[in-house]
Amino acid sequence: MLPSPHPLRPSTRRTSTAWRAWRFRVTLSAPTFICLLTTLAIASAAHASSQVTLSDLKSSAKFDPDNGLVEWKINGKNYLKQQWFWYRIGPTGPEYSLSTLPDQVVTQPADNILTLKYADPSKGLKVSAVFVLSGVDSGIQSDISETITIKNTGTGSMSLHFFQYADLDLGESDKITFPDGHSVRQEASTGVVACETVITPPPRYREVHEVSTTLYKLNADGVPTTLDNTLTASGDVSWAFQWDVTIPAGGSFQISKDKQITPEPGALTFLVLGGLLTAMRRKSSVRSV
Ligand SMILES: [Ca+2]
Repeated sequence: MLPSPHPLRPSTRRTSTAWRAWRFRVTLSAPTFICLLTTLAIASAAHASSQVTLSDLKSSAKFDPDNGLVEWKINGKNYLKQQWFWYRIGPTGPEYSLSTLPDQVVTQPADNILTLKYADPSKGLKVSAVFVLSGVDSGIQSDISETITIKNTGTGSMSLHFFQYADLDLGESDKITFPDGHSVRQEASTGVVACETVITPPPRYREVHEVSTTLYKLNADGVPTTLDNTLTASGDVSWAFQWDVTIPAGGSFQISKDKQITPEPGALTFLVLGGLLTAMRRKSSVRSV
């Protein structure tokens, strides 16, 4: 009995053109398809490009994959120009923005939550971060908590220098101080205060300067930077933290911190007293009617 012909193979009576087309389809079907899938997978993990807006009650925050957090609004007023991270591996070379890492996945699991997964496998560096925005339904009050996990996916230990830069604008002229090794405080004559507390671990270095100074060190000076521990400044100022850590192969390092914008305590007391006085006036006017 003769074997049955291949179900997909063109009959030998068909033209040679049909035969070549069949062979082309078979050649494409396996490795090329896998290659296409790989290309699509790489594309989906590649550089994130669109902005994400978080919201909770009267607060919102905007994240830009190239510049980090670029807006923090309460009741429609923006208090933040930029907050983002830079890194350097080893003692030499410049710092790099986290945005330069080639693999980026940005997700928003809830209206007020942002998660980032950035990585450069060639450097053995993988960074994940979770931002949670918490607002209130009235008044100037908002909170952003951040947990950043940095993993060494390489085969040797990693000497990592990690930087956070923050430029908030609370008023025309702001004053920044570092009350202790864990926290920074920014205030303005507008009666608004911004505080960040590093829950763990404390940064090794910090500094405050006019806005362009620290950003130039991190973005453009081309040399390794160590923050200079300048602890107070006023005007159009920004601040930064620096963590220095050695991460073993396969190990990780986690930073947990919380940032708040609130009325300064004096202003809060004034507002409460003002509210009480108004209530007392209303009560006495009701009695006198
Ligand atoms: Ca530098």
